[in-house]
Amino acid sequence: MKLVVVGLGQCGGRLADEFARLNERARSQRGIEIITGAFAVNTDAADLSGLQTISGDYQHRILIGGRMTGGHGVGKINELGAEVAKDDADKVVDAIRTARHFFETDAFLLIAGVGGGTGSGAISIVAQMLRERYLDKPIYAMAVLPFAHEEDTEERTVYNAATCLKSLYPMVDAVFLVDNQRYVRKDFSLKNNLTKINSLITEPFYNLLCAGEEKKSKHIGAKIVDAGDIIQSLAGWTVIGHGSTQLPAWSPFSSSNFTKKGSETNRGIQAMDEALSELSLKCNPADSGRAIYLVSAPAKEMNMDLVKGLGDYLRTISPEAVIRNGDYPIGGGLIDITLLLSEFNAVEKVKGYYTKASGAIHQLKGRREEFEGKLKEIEEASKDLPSLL
Ligand SMILES: Nc1nc2c(ncn2[C@@H]2O[C@H](COP(=O)(O)OP(=O)(O)OP(=O)(O)O)[C@@H](O)[C@H]2O)c(=O)[nH]1
Ligand SMILES: [Mg+2]
Repeated sequence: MKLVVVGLGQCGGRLADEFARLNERARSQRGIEIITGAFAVNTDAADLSGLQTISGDYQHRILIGGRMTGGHGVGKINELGAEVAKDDADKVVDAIRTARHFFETDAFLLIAGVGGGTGSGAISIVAQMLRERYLDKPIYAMAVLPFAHEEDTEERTVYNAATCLKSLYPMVDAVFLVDNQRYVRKDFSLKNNLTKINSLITEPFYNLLCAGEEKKSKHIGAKIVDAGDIIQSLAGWTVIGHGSTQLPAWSPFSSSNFTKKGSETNRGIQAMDEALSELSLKCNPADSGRAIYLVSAPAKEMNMDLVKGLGDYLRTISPEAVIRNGDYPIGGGLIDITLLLSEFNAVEKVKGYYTKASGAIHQLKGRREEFEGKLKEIEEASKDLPSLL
């Protein structure tokens, strides 16, 4: 599957840069392309110049709102991010159209940190513009949710997240929810290492995007997962997970074919369990309506029992979901599973943002009324005095 990736704001830009690196890897390791264009959009000129892989020209690193913000960002005010994007979205859409292999693109992926200002405000505006221009291409979003400490210390973070997600959801075909906090828990030393977190976030997409683009027959699975399968598997709130298990080194005393098949299925299930426990957002798989998994493993380790066994296993965990699958004969030493769960009908985290942000609005309104009431009292007390005007 080939994507045009557009990162908005600092978080979005850096993740789009990471996708551009995935494409370089696909090109050098596998001789294929998975990204037809990578773009970063920001109100902050310094953030744009800090990127590494996205082309350095103004058509790929797009500065918006220059006049209004002086190239210094919108300081977490996502209404301002949206305002600036409305004025400059044309610039973004025009740049995307000029991508070298644009006609080969299967879908758009827009990325932003929802707790900030620029990306959070701009993402739904750009989605809306793309939707109006390109009726035939699906538009996906990756919404990066803030770290817990940001939610706790800054009221604006939750408000930005809530208003961004509410505006974004109806504008796109699916929203990948990625919770920054999940990646911290895996290894505390990563806390300040956003680069590492970004590579963990994008890694699960590598095999998934590559599988359907392979040209060499030895890497083409019995059941290919191509753009069509992925598009059919994506709708609404979505999460992605990734897990792998090491295969034992070959030995002349390896067990019989029958036990080998059994232990491969067990290893596959172990990888699937890892994918399930490392989903990009903590959620209940039973609430999903669609799922797709890709099994990547060396051709000699791949067999239908493995792929089918994993399907039976996933069925017990997501009983309501329409489940698709595929195999990708590649690499050595690992059984690797990419799992997408989509069309969630309940997402606690998102509901929590909506409830908290609505509560905050009422609180703010209450504070305002109290403030105005007090002002009125002062005015009242002065009513018998003459005015000098
Ligand atoms: N995973 C990840 N999250 C990031 C990164 N950079 C920022 N964030 C998160 O994104 C949110 C803030 O969004 P930013 O992208 O910094 O903000 P912005 O869109 O540039 O908006 P302004 O700077 O307010 O104009 C916070 O929750 C950050 O923790 C990154 O490189 N990777
Ligand atoms: Mg910024």
